[in-house]
Amino acid sequence: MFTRAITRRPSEEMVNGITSASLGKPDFQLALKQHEAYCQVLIHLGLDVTVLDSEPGFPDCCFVEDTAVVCEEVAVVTPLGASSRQGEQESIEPVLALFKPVVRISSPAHIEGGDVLQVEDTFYIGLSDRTNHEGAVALGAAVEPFGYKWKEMACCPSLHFKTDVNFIGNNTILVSPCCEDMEELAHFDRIVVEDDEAYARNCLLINDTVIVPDGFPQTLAKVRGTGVETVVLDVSEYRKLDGGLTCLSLRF
Ligand code: CIR
Repeated sequence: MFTRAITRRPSEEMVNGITSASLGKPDFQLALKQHEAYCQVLIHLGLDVTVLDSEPGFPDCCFVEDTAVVCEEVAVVTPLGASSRQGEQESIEPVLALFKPVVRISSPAHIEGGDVLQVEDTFYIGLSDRTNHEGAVALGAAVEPFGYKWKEMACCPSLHFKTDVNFIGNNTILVSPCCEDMEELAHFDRIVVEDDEAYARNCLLINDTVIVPDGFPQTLAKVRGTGVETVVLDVSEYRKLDGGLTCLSLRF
């Protein structure tokens, strides 16, 4: 069960965030409203939410998920893979230290939290342009003492592993067609989300509820078809920066 989350408001600098999307610049005022709505949903779902101020000089700082990997026993603070984001983790560490013992990973290891999917006692760590083998090994070493297993996963040509694969409870994952047949995922019930709704592969499970991005009716129907509770949230301005629902918080 998650009881807490950390989020970080965007700043006007978000218009300079990294993106591969062709959806235009985010509208900062709308992004702020969407961020507030996101935090309210987490609160409504029972989480105690710490909302940090944005950090000058870091246009992508609202994507706080990428700065750490947090489990019940420990918070692993990670050097990010994107050069313009290196340093974002420095101000997250003391906040995490209020709640968890912190392990700090150092370069040349790089990890972004968007590449790490924890399902029960296993961490699936995607190797991407942002997360390297050294990072996966360092994260594995940090969590193994607590009985966790970890697996290195190939990434499809996507930003992060969780761009393609997300757990929605009841042994079920949302997957892209290119990850559907991964051996390491064969024990899950797999719901394939086709490319026309690719963004909706990044749904967010908070305890017994799945948050689904607004505007993806096929995926919403498939998620609802599993019997799980759903909440629909509009995060259009974050999509313009390749950011999905999971990216906007650290949960633990
Ligand atoms: C980036 O490219 O780093 C940001 N514009 C988006 C980060 C999204 N984070 C995530 O999926 N965990």
